[in-house]
Amino acid sequence: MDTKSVQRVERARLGDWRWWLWAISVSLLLFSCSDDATCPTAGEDQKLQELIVRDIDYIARTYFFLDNPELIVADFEVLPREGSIDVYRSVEEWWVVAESLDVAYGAAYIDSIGDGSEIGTGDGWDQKQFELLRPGEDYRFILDPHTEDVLGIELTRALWYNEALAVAYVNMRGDTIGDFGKPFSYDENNPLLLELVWPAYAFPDGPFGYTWSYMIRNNYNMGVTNIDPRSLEVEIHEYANRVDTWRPESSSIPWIRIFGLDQTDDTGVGPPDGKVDLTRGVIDLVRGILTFPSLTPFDPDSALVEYWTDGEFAFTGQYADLKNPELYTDHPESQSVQSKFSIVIRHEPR
Ligand SMILES: [Ca+2]
Repeated sequence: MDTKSVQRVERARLGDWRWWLWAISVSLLLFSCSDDATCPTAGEDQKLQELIVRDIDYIARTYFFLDNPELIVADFEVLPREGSIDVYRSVEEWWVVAESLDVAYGAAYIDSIGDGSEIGTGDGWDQKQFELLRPGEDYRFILDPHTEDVLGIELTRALWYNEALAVAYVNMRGDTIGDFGKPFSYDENNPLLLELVWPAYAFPDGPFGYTWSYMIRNNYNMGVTNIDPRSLEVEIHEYANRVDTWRPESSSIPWIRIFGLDQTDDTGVGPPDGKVDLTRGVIDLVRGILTFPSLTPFDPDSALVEYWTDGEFAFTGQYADLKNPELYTDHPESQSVQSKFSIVIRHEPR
C-alpha cells in the first residue's frame, strides 16, 4: 500500500490524528524518557502502580459526533459552524419540577441526509422536554486540530440511560439544522424542532438506531490523572493462557502496535519503538484519557492494521476471532459482549 493510499485510508476513517489531538497540550507531549538513567522500569521500581482497563469499558455516552461519521467523511460541510450551535439534553418531568428548571418542548428528528431537510417532516422523531446546555460548563467542542472545525462534543458528564441529546445549528454550508437560536417553546403542540444526536434508552436496532454511530467509543479512562510520562508504560494484553500476552501468539508485533498506539518513537518521526506514543496525542496525560486512533479500536480497519504493522500482522487465520465488532454494534451494557483484551497501565505516582 503506498503512502497516499494509506493517508486516504487514515483520513477516511476520521478516527485518526485529524481529531484526537484536539485537547492535548503539545508542550506536555514533548516530554520523553530519553535519559535512561532517570527512567524507572517495572522491575526496578516498587512504587509503580498498575491499573487494568478492559476493552469493554470505553467511556460511553460522553463523546458524540453531531452527524453520522460516514456523512462527515463524505462532506465536511455538514459540520456545524462554531458559535452557531445549540445543544440540548432531555429532562424528565419530575426533575423539571424538583429543580424548577427552565425547559423547552422539543421534537428531535433523525437527520440522515445531513441538511436538516427531514427535521420537522421525517418519520423518526421523539418529543421531550429539553434543557439548553452551556458550552464550557456542560460540554466542550471536539475540534479538528488542523482546521479547528467542530467535529463533535464532549459532555462534562455521561448521559444517563434515560437522557436524549439533541442539537440545532448552522452548518459550514450555511444550512440551518433545526430551530437554531430560537426562543424556548413552552407549548407542547409547537415544540422546537431539533436534530436527534442520541436517543433515551438507545439500542442499535431500536427506533433511532441510525444514530448508533454518533457515539464516539474510542476513549478510555486510565484511572489516574496528571500522569508522569517518564514512568508511564501501557500494554495491551490478550486474554490467553501464556505469559507473553502483550503480543499475539506466534508473532513478535506487540498489540499496542497492532491497535495503532505505537506508530513512532519519542521524536515523532522515527519508526515504532515498542512504547505507546506520547507525541501523537494518544494519551491526555493531564486528564488520564487514552484515545485510540481508530473509531472502533478493537475492530480496526484491516488497511490501518496493515499500515501500522508494515504488513506484518492481519486479523486473519488464527487471529480472525480476536477482533471484537460486538463492542460497537451491541449495547454497551450487553452481557453478551465479551472482553477480549485489557489495557495495562503502569506509572509511578507523582
Ligand atoms: Ca512509540
